[in-house]
Amino acid sequence: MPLTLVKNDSIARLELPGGKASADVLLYGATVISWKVGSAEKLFLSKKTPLDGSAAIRGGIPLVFPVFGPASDHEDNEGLENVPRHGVARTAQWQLKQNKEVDGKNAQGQESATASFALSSQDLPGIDSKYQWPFELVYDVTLTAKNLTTSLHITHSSSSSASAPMRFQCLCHNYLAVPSSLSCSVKGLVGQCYLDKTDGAKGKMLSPEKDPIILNGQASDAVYLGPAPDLVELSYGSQGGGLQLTRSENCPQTVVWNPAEEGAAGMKDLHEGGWKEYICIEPGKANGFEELEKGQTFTFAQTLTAV
Ligand code: TA6
Repeated sequence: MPLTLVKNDSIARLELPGGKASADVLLYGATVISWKVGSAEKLFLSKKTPLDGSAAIRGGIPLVFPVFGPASDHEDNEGLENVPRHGVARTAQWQLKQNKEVDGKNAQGQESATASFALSSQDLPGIDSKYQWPFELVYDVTLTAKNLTTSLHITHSSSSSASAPMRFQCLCHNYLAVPSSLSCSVKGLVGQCYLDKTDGAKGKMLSPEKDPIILNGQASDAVYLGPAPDLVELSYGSQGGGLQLTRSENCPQTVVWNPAEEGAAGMKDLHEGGWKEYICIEPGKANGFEELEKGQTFTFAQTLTAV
């Protein structure tokens, strides 16, 4: 079977035959906490993050919905003022829906395994005081030999005729494992305007001289505004290899984040030196809000490919 439940049913594990690839998804937050191609781990997970559902996961792929960052970062946050930082999805207990690909092959005949997870606002006590719109989320995580695809389906599920469009943001907060965050490089965002959150959210542009992005030990907290790039490439540096990121066009922003040594010092759930082991490259809708009519579904997908 490509899908099993492990660790007291708290983790859904997807595996391809012969140890070609695997992924572990914690039902808490539907957080992908491991993605391996062969035996090589592609995601970072802090050794100090609790996995017991007491706090958002520091690593893997936390799902951000319905607000990116603190709501106070967004001037146009009407209806979202009381939503906690990075939203409610990453700290909710999701349900495992089904293993869709029981025969282990996708439409292209590739070996593949998919697990689907669901979260309903009805299952979140007290959500009404934070977020007024009822929603249903379905999250599909699909593994093939070299790819991990995540698809988030967001449905505005109100049955009230008076219901206003649902306002939200969404993002995959990918913590990508790297040999060194100082020397890895990120390509694909040149020419884009970005908000530099390390410099008072000033608007800047990524000039050709600064491309590819190499952090060299400097903090980065940048919201690249779009349009959605066809491809973002992460290169590991001298040892070769890396990852490619593609996504659906409806999620045009890309956040590039690493706290560097100074920022990491204040993060209790990050192990010593952990900041050197990852770079976050986060596609999503993170600037301005999507507005979804009741009964409608918005789907946001990304694919990470090991190269
Ligand atoms: O996506 C970047 C960011 O918003 C940063 O500003 C940084 O603080 C990070 O997310 C982590 O947020 P968290 O709430 O998980 O500590």
